[in-house]
Amino acid sequence: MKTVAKLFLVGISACLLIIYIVTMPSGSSVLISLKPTIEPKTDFIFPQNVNDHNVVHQNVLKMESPENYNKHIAGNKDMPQTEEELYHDPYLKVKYRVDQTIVSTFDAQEYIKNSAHDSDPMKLNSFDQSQSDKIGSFRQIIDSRHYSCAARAEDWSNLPSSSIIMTFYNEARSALLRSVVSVLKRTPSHLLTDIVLVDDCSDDPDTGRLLKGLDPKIKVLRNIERQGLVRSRIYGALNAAGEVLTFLDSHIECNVDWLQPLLFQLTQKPRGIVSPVIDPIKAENLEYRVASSNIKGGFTWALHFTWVSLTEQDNQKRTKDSDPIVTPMIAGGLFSIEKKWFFESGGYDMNMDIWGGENFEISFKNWMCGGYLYIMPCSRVGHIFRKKHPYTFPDGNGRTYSKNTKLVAEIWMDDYKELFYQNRASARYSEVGDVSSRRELRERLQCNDFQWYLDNVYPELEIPEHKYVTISFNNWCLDSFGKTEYEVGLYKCHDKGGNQSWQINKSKSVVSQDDLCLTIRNKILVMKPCHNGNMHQQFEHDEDLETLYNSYNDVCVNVLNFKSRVVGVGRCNQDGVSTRWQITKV
Ligand code: UD2
Ligand code: MN
Repeated sequence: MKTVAKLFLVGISACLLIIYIVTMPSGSSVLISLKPTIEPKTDFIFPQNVNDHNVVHQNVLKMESPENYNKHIAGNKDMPQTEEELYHDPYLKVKYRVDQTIVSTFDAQEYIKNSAHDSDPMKLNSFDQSQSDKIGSFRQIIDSRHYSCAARAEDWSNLPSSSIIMTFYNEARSALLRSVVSVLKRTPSHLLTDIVLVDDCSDDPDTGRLLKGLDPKIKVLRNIERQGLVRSRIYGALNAAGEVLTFLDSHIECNVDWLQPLLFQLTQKPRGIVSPVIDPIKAENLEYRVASSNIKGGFTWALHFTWVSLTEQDNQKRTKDSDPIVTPMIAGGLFSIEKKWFFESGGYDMNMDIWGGENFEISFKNWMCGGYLYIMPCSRVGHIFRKKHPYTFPDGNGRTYSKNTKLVAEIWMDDYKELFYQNRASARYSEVGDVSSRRELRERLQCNDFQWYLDNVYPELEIPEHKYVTISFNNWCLDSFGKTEYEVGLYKCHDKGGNQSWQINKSKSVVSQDDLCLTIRNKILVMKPCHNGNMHQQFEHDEDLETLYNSYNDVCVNVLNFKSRVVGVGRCNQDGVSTRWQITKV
């Protein structure tokens, strides 16, 4: 019944998407195992980095230009003046005011009190919930923008309006409420069409439902079964009225004038995806800190998101601190995109479950298919970074992350997917289902290949040497069958590495697997432990003739009988007698 419901929702979403853009792919169902587990968050290196180099302490910022920065802060009414003010909640038990108009009555204290709680305040959310409750629905925060943002040159008079889409699963009520109120209070009303909250089947349906009473612009949708953030965001996007879609997490605080720089950049680059600088809010005490704006998003070959420093080249292209930062990758949670472009470019991959991977997909896709990615230094949004997931993954965290990132690698990374597999071996065997519709999308959008992305968008990314190769003849691969002293032969290439994955050591000309080497024994070839001086283990790969030549015996590695897949050594010459091997990097 549950799977049926899930299929139904995926189906409905897929149908709506098809209506929106004719060839949008439909999602497929995913098996749900019965044993949910909470696992440490290993796949996202945000929090550590935040502590390491993402945070600029306030005094560092001040040092850049003390007078200016202080003047700016002093003139900013949003700046907390006292400790009391910092945590004062002007909306407790009062009528909600939005743009000076009383629109509804909402008892914030009552709402927060009725949130799920645990005696350990870190337990349910992986951040201090009691501290979050204490702060309540709104607080004043430091205006963390660089002082030069105040003197911005952009014209904000003619910006498109945006929907805000926030999906949430078992979010602490105080954090969710504060996220929504910060949007309402710090977004010019004429730029805000609606706030679409998607409750991803949280245990308590009231958490979302009650927020409807906060403001007429709020829409609350609820999944009948948990979908994960990707399908939830699509559901939200399909119900959003704005020309622009702005996605936010459910534990954020928008800073002063946060939306305008994002919208402005979209008027300059309609196919852009634009992110704010994400200020870290500490999970342990909810302290709002100021992030450096001299970093951009990157990734490792295991598909971990990382923050990286701007290169000299990046800095040369920027003349002002307020200039957009071109970034290879976005963190994923907070960004604006034109709705038209979001759907035209294929939205998200609906096969991705729960959490993780979608940020790589949308980043690669956008760059490779004609778009751009920016971080706007003059837009700031605070986000509570946590060290572990507070929620369960029905299929397990590791397995879900492997699946989602494998979808990215298989669809977008071309041959570089092998580097991904070498760094995330578990992904090789995870089931991802049918990827054809996403590959068709890539065809249809006439996207550049991954090499283009690396060359043009992320040239400084280190590409480890391709260490492994397959050695094949007519799509039949040299295979050790995983045995020692056993006849090496041909087996249909299976792209799974293992017994078909070889290392060719150029200097010593040995062809090996781990510490076993291809060895001539009479007319056949077997695997034997490698020995430095063993002349029967040395083969030169001639790249022009495509042969593997053993000079000691003056023989080549040849297919002796293709029908019975027999490989051995035989005559070498240039008249096509010796086998031409295709050596492919994996
Ligand atoms: C980061 C992103 C997040 C997402 C993720 C990769 C930021 C600030 N955050 O992780 O948006 O791109 O990387 O996937 O860039 N949620 C659901 N249903 C679920 C699970 C989560 O709706 O089954 C919601 C959740 O309540 C939250 C949002 O999705 O609002 C993101 O989840 P997270 O906060 O746990 O992710 P985060 O910030 O660690
Ligand atoms: Mn988050």
